[in-house]
Amino acid sequence: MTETEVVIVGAGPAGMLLSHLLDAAGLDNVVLERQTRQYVLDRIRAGVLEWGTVETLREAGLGARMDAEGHVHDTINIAWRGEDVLSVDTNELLGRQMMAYGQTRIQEDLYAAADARRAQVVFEAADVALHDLDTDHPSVTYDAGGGTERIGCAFVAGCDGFHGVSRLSIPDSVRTEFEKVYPFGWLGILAETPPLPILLYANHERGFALCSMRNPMLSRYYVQAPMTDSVDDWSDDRFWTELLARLPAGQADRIVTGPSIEKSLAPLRSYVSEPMRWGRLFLAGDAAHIVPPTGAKGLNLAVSDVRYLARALIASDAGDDTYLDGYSDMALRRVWGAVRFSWWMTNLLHRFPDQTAFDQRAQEQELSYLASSESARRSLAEQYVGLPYE
Ligand code: RFL
Ligand code: PHB
Repeated sequence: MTETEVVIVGAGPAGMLLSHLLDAAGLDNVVLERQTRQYVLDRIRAGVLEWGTVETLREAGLGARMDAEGHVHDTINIAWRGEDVLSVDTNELLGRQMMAYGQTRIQEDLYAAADARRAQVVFEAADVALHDLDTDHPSVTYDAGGGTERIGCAFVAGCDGFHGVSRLSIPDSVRTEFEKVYPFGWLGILAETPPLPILLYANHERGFALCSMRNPMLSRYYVQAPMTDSVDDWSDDRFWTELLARLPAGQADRIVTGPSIEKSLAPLRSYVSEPMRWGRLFLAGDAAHIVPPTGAKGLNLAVSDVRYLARALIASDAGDDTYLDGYSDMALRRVWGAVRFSWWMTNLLHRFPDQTAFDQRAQEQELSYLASSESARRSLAEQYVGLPYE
């Protein structure tokens, strides 16, 4: 059996950022990842960073490529009734911006930094299991092809996403789950075409649509689609026709279409598991909570959890457990802020299968209110750019 300070389960953005911050403070850690490195790098996910995330990455020394290649957004744009585009200028309202920089790139930056510091990351670790979490010396077992290995540690960080083992290692009697599943998904494509220069959300009678970007020659678009559809039902032609039909003519005319290089259908769900700590296990990121992508919050929450958790583990190593004991409550305050906001954005912008005439009018009124009230726009803006850290 080997020994380390912290075993981190999962080498996604949460796990790798935690490893980075702990190594910088001299806290020994080992990361165990079920997939191959390439598999993790190939997952196309988030694209918009809160400014707090940008600053966290910069402070960690991970900002160089982001600052060189990321695209700064000043506005969140919402189209509805076919023509109106409501532009919420977060820079004008709050002096804060957002950064378009793909999760794929962040993951590459984190792995490059891990290589440079010779971090201990085990890929293709099968059958990861957590033991003795309610004692002061837990351990983690796994099989990386050479039989079962065991690592003893002081703490386990569960950064293994929604389908991981960490959350399920907390006894049912201790956990409370809160969940909402939405009756549709997002069909997303990547295309090597110049993107719209703005982030544009659309509420349309045919369903929601979103125009986003990765870089000057890589566009990311989504349309709301039933989860009963499969990716094979969506030829590129069908996708582009549907996207353009959901955008105002003035914006649709500016879209450059082309062959897709990736296409996927993702479900929309809100989910929180409380508490985020049990004994010596601490959950961070999607392992503890899921938000629908409408508010662009999932990756940002993973980063804020890790920011809190790294500070707590480093303080504990120096003899102060205050942050460690407060971790779950502090993280959950921010999580619920993002969960509520993402749920609200989802309700504002999608067409629900059972939407009544009343629901429809209420949704339109909410959009009109945003258009007419600076207070309403300011509220949207401050939540979208991200509330301050504690
Ligand atoms: P991840 O990224 O899922 O990483 C968890 C890692 O743990 C591994 N793992 C295991 N390892 C060992 N043993 C086991 N038993 C394991 N089980 C799992 C997995 O292989 C994986 O490598 O979670 P993490 O690190 O918490 O990061 C969370 C983010 O990935 C996620 O919240 C975002 O991608 C969500 N999201 C967005 N977030 C934003 O902030 N802004 C956005 O614009 C945004 N857009 C999106 C999104 C997510 C999307 N999809 C597909 C879910 C758009 C989409 C379409
Ligand atoms: C993305 O660029 O993938 C993206 C942008 C905004 C969202 C969700 C995803 O709300």
